[in-house]
Amino acid sequence: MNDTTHENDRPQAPAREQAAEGGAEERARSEVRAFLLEEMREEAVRDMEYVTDSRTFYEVKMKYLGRAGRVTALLKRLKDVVAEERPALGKKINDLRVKLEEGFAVVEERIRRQEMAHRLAEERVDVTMPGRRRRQGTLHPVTRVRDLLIDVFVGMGFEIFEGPEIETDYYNFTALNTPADHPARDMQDTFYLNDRLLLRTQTSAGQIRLMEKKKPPIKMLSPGRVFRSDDDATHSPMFHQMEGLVVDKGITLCDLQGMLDEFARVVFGKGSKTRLRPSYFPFTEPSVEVDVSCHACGGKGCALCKGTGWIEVLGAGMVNRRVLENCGVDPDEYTGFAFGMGIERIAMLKYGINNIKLLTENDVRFLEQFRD
Ligand code: 2NM
Repeated sequence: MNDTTHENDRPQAPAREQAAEGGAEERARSEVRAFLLEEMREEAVRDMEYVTDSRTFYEVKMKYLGRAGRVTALLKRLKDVVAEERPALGKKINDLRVKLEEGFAVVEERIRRQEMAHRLAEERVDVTMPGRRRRQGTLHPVTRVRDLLIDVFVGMGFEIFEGPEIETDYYNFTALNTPADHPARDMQDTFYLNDRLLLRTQTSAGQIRLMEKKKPPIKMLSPGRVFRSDDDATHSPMFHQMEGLVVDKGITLCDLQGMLDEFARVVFGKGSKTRLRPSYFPFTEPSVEVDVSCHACGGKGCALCKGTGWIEVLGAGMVNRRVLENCGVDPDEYTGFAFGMGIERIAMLKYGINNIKLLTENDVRFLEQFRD
């Protein structure tokens, strides 16, 4: 682009000496001036045609009409022109200024439309496009089953009590009538922290703590993590347990079975039945293993129940009188039942999960299948 100062821009220098030659000279000079003004106008029009954006528009406009612009420069030099020529020349320069202003107004409107059209194209938003979906998480199957079990038992009047995960061998074993030479106490099954402290192998350790403090009637549910040195497709070194304990006057095994029937129907479906088989636990006498009729085949026998029609879901029994004594509860006055189940096991049976590791891998493709 041309410089703002230009050789041709200058009104012809006032040369009074030369004016002596009279009218002819003056006329020639004014023709030159008219010619130069017209040339500047044409140049400005050409410049305008090349304006493509508001920044160059501003630069070009300033080149002619700015404070230091060429037209402004002409007006400033007017005072140097001979007095009689000034009005006519002043009018010509002013006409040029007005013409250029009109021209620039047109260019400005063109640029404005151009830039608006450009922005509209650039910033176009398709409002009919579907939004980006946020992936919604799901509750873990262990959480779901735990919550379901809590609902069932709280609905029957159980209170929730959670004990510590680090226990003493007294609460985890001794108080529960598990003698020092019992295999469950073996280093191979229990994670010992030192001679006295260990990671609890069952939540009943906490139930003992509560039974020591609270007088019957007791109706408590203890959900929580337990730890055993065990590791295969159906056993994990950490799993979740849910143990229940009811102690009051006149509690019998019938109360246990009635309550378990309700539990089985809620967890495995309305048609579910339960059966008790004799078993052994140091902390209960008698002890039972509880089976639920197979929800996959309805009891006819299938792969899940290995053709028996029944699935073992939990262990239970009448609280051993030695355990009640250990907690300061008189076994001649009070009786109680207790039960314990693995939440992972219930979840695996309910949802048909064949490997316990799936519950800790947190593979989204697995977890996503547990939507409401
Ligand atoms: C089981 C099986 C049988 C049990 C016993 C107690 C307590 F604290 F009363 F002694 N709580 N839970 C119990 C009884 C747990 O789990 C398979």
